[in-house]
Amino acid sequence: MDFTKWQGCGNDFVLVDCLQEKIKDYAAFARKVCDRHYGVGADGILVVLPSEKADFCMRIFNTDGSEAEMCGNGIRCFARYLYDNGIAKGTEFTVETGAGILVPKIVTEDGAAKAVCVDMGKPVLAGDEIPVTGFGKGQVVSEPIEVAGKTYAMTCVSMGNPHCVIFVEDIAACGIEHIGALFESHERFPRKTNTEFVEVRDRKHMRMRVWERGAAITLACGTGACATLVAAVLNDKADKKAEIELDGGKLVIEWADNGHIYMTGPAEQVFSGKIEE
Ligand code: ZDR
Repeated sequence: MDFTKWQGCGNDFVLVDCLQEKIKDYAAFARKVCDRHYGVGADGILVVLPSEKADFCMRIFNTDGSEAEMCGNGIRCFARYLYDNGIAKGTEFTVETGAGILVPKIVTEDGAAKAVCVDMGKPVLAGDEIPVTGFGKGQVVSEPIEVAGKTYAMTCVSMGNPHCVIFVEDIAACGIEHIGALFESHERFPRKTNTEFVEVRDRKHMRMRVWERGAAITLACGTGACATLVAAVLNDKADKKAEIELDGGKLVIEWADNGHIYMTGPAEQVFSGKIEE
């Protein structure tokens, strides 16, 4: 089958257009193609599907075969694929995801795509909807969580998928490679969690590293950057619009007055190819 390989801030994906192709077993296919030694290599796969409720439907599978509700860097790549190939009519369209119907908008310069701005909808803050156990419908803002004998202050946000944001003094010393997996499968998170470690530089700039559920450390996380901005505002550490620097690039995130989160950043096709399922 034909595929294209994409990256957004170094978070990379294999995209298969299932308006044309057919995948029998998404989970097995994701595990195979995402493998960096025996496959193409990617942090996840993006699948383009028809939708009855929106212009298109996006599904995403992590490297371990688990399905994610949403993917911020992925939806920018997904949107640009549809625009560059003339499959989407116009620069703005609707995409059905596990986080509801979202609206990407292609930012163009002389007709060519420059970046993608996505209306990511409203963040979900009720503990039991994120989900995080022990808080009922209440918000989870700077609450203690014990990991490997140390107590951290967590702020939890769902952007369709679960995120646990930890503010740290020094990002270089956060120990993400040792503790990321322990957060991911901590008993507080019934659907596991993505975890972001964040150093606030000033009210408009933050540095973030991510341990992704089902994919471990990646160079960037779009929904994680959105969750980071929300967590920083809830803790009064940042303004409602800020630039977030990830290992693989920068994203601008805004929590607008209508309550929606807008994420703007790059999406680039790296190559195309053919692979057998
Ligand atoms: C973090 C992510 N790459 C993004 O850009 O939003 C999404 C990938 C899905 C994530 N690993 C999950 O929620 O399982």
